[in-house]
Amino acid sequence: MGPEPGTRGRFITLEGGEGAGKTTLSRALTAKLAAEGLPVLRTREPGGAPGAEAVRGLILGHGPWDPVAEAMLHFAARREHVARTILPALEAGIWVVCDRFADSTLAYQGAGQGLSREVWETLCDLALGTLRPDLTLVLDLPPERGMGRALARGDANRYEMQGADFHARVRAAFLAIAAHEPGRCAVLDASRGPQEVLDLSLAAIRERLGIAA
Ligand code: Z5A
Repeated sequence: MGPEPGTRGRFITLEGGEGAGKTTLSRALTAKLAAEGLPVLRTREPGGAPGAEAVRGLILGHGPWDPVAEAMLHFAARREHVARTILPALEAGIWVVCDRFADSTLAYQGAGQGLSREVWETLCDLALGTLRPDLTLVLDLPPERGMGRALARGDANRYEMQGADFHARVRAAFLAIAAHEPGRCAVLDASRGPQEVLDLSLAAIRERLGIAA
């Protein structure tokens, strides 16, 4: 079943710390929405478009960066991602499920690395125009549990190598973002198993976006 002509897709972002289960949920959620007959695209940040994937390599493969430079790299990648992948999909009536988005920059470069909220807002205005997620699912998990899951994979990146205090600030920042914008954000208990987390996300989508998934 295709989208109604002229119906814009909905934009859902998944946020949270390392190992919270965003990738796992994005796969299951996309499959579930597709099974319900919705056209849906799964994407991720940093990345999601050819140029943005190249910038991902710069961000994760180099550094440490100055926090403003690092935020600008994330927003340069995001602008490419929005222009080439997200907006065309939404305009074609396709739902977009995105693993991380602008809230990650506020949490990691802001709370984690000291970038000011004003600079973040300026970069949002420049890179995103009026685009904001319709719904953000914040997967909340004590950082030590998330790190345990992520490190078990044995491929830690330089964010994962940061200390416990950094990860505690990042977690608190995501919860503060959700408290600041309760209409856009739903906090999910990511300590539950994968099926339960999927069920929680579907309940939030039903309640907030009014679809019968
Ligand atoms: N970053 C930034 O600083 N600023 C920005 O603006 C943006 C990003 C956009 C991208 O790394 C890094 O970029 C990220 C922030 C920074 N920092 N780090 N690290 P990435 O894309 O490589 O990593 P990630 O986004 O943090 O994802 P992750 O570490 O892969 O975690 P995840 O996607 O949330 O989790 P997962 O891969 O779904 O699951 C991890 C493991 O746990 C895996 O073995 C699963 O099978 C297991 N799992 C998943 N869900 C569950 C549940 N519910 N129960 C039990 N076990 C589970």
